[in-house]
Amino acid sequence: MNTQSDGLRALIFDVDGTISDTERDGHRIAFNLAFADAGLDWRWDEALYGELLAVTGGKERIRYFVEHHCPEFSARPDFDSLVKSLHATKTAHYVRLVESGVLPLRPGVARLIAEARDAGLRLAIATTTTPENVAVLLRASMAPEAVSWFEVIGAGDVVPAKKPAPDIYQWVLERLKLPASACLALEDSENGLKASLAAGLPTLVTEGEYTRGQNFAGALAVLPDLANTRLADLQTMFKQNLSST
Ligand code: XBP
Ligand code: MG
Repeated sequence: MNTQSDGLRALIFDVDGTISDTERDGHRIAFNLAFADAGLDWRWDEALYGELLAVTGGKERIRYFVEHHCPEFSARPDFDSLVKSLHATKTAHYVRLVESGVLPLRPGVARLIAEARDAGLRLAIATTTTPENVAVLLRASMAPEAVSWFEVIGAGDVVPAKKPAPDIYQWVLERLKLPASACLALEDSENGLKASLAAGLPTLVTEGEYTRGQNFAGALAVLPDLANTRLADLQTMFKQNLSST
């Protein structure tokens, strides 16, 4: 199938919340295990974690938590290195959790990626999370070789300003050597949508457990998931958007 004629050349996926519901049973658990390992009595329950998700990036989230819940801690001279080390331990726990297979793909993701690959569309990732986390999730939930399906993987600290800043999407677009108008982003959160829209990308939102009801103004569509969405539907949305702009 020739996909070039309709202008859509690449799909750029967010990871957390979009490819898989990783936050509640993945990242949150890993943060709590890292806190326990360090002898800290911090525990992020599901509700608190929902609030903390307003801050993207794990290191940034820990800092925000400390500043708002135990500010005396941030005065410690070793605070920066503590955050770094807590986050490294958290990443190790997250990798182990994902390897154990607890985080499946969200509905429709596997089929959409298979259809996109068959159609010769280029695939990329733009995420706030740490690169190791992306690789382990793709391997565990898709296929051992799934990392190679994604031509560009923009993750973590490759850009200093995380979502909602557009930087990670711009980083990916530069490496794809494609204009934003030839790509479609898939996101699950308001912060992610702000980032993709600010980079000029038409964006489809699949709401997640923590993001339902957020402000998704500007999205091409907002769906509960991709269970009933085929590549042809994305191509139709994309074309309609092109003709209306
Ligand atoms: C994902 C995140 C990440 C993860 C934690 O946001 O906010 O920070 O929760 O990952 P998005 P790290 O889906 O918008 O990219 O701890 O590896 O930073
Ligand atoms: Mg997300």
